[in-house]
Amino acid sequence: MKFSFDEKINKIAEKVERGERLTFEDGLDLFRTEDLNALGKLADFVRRQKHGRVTYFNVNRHFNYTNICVADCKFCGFYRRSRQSDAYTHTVEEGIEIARKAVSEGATELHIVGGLNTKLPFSYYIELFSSIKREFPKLHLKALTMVELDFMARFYKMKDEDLIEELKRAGVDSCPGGGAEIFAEPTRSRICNHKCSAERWLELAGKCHKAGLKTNATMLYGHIETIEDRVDHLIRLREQQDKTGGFQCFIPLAFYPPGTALSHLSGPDGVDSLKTIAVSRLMLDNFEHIKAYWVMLGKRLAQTALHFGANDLDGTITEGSELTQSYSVENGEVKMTKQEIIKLIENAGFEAVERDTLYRKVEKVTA
Ligand code: V47
Repeated sequence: MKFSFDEKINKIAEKVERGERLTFEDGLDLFRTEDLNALGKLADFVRRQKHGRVTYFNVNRHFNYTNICVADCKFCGFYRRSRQSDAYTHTVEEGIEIARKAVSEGATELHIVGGLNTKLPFSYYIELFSSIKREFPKLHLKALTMVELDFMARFYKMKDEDLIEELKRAGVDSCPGGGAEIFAEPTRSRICNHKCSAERWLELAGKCHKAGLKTNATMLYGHIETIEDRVDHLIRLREQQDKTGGFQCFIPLAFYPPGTALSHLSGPDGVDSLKTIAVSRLMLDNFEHIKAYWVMLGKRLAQTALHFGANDLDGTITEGSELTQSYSVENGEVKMTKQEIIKLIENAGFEAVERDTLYRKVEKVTA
């Protein structure tokens, strides 16, 4: 029996078996195929070569310090203008209390991101990170996207390198992958005209890597982008990874339209999401980890994605994150217990491993 009824997939499968790098055209052919099973099998082959049956998760919590934002992104249902009644900025003390709760629930990571808020002084960030770090030195602070770093460098008139050093000194341990959206123009300008460019996002990621900070990378899909835009995005990340090597993990983010300026769109369907996970695994040959982010995929599809190249389900993300709530497909639910995640992974036929942010195994895994 042939591997696939799609001859183009058979050719790509031979390349994958030989360990050859896939081209832009290959990426398009992978997205265009109707043989979802063959695509999944190919991505699963690569995933098992890298990780066997191991599937990672972590115990974490998200903290969004402010929802006030000047960026005005069309896909975002989280941000508010400062005059709106539900605009907020958390105090440093509130940040410490959220961190305390996270630690008491066994979290090893606090994921800290927020809006581009022109009312905040630079000292707010330094106090926030250093106070949390002083109180909870073992809690990993995965904080600030490249878009926030770009905003801070411009707004506080700092050199990128100095900014990164000061943040590191205050307690930032690594950076999340948000803000990448879609790199290709004109799509990027259409959905997030006031965000930094693709080149700037990649430049800052490279500078973080050089300063010893690991970062993640994301891609927002299922809105107005084309498959050419998606493949271009993956190849640009692959090229940056070749240069600076500090990306830990890639996370395709499924667009959730309700509450956004693009609410007339329907978002990606299940097949599209599985294809996107699988193509990411195959194109990003220099990324170790592909995360199926259950909050946006839904628990069931995220579980299925483990058979399409994903080897990480992200975290337990207990309540308290307004951003996460704004795009959760699980009826605004953003909580999964450790037992529930372990069960999802095991029922899919994989071995659940609790990791810290740097993908080190956390000992004492108990369901
Ligand atoms: O940059 C915003 C996306 C990102 C919507 O690094 C939306 O481990 C779907 O980057 N529908 C922030 N997506 C979240 C993020 C992330 C999440 C989990 C783990 C990690 C990590 C990073 O969320 C934004 C944007 O791309 N987003 N609004 C929406 N309506």
